[in-house]
Amino acid sequence: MAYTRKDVTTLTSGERRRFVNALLEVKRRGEYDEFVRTHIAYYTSDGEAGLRTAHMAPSFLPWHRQFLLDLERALRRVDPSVTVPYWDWTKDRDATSAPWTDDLLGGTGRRSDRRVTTGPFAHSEGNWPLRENVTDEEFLTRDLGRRKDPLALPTRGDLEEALDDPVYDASPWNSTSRTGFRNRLEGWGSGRGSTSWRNHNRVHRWVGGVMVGGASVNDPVFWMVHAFIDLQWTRWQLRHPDARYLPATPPALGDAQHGRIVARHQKLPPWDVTPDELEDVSRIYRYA
Ligand code: CU1
Ligand code: CU1
Repeated sequence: MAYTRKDVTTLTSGERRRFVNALLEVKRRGEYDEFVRTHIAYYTSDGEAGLRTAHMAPSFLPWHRQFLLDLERALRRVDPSVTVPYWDWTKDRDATSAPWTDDLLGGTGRRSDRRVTTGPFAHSEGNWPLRENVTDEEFLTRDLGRRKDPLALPTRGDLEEALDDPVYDASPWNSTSRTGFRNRLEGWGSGRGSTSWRNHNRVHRWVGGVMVGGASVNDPVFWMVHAFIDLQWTRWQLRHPDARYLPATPPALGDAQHGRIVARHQKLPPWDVTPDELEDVSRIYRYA
């Protein structure tokens, strides 16, 4: 039986407690930091040589889908009733309501150093030391909405623009792809600074702190953000029933993207799975 991923605002107090406790236990077991390490290791951008799998590439969606499945399995080994909830930022746009409450993720960071001081992941609670980071900070940081230079969360309209694109992805298959559902959703826009951050990228920036950069997995909101992103892939498939993951075949020898991206039937490192095999997960989970 497929299990259900729910909107985080609909979780009961018991469901919230079990989700938080499972995360803390996965962290205590040392498994959580493996996820942070993997995400840092696969944070390859356009400017670097080699295969890009997690970001700035067509496999942005299947890579994070498999990554979420792995985390969810770790959580369900602790408590089989737990699934990863999603945060719908087009509807829940308030920095003090779910998921930013004391019974879920805690709130924004303090002014001086952005350190999160409320909720179960606050450094003072002792359960969430950052061991894998791209800075020396050992505490969770956030700056919801960016106090100094305010930024708005993306809107329903921004999401619709991505969902309306009937093509999965387009050449040159990177952060400069101007069309295609994948980059419209991943959110590398044209221009500089805040106007260029769309959808997924803009949400990372809005949360701030560790969510900006390769160590973003250190903030448990990462999973809720990516569950909502993952849900958009399912919605896009329903809207465009004949559309598939692209490219269907690898770029030819001599193409600048040859060996740099994963085609539909190629293995998606670090897993032994292809984008093709991840397009339909309805037997594993569904969204409520
Ligand atoms: Cu990522
Ligand atoms: Cu992300």
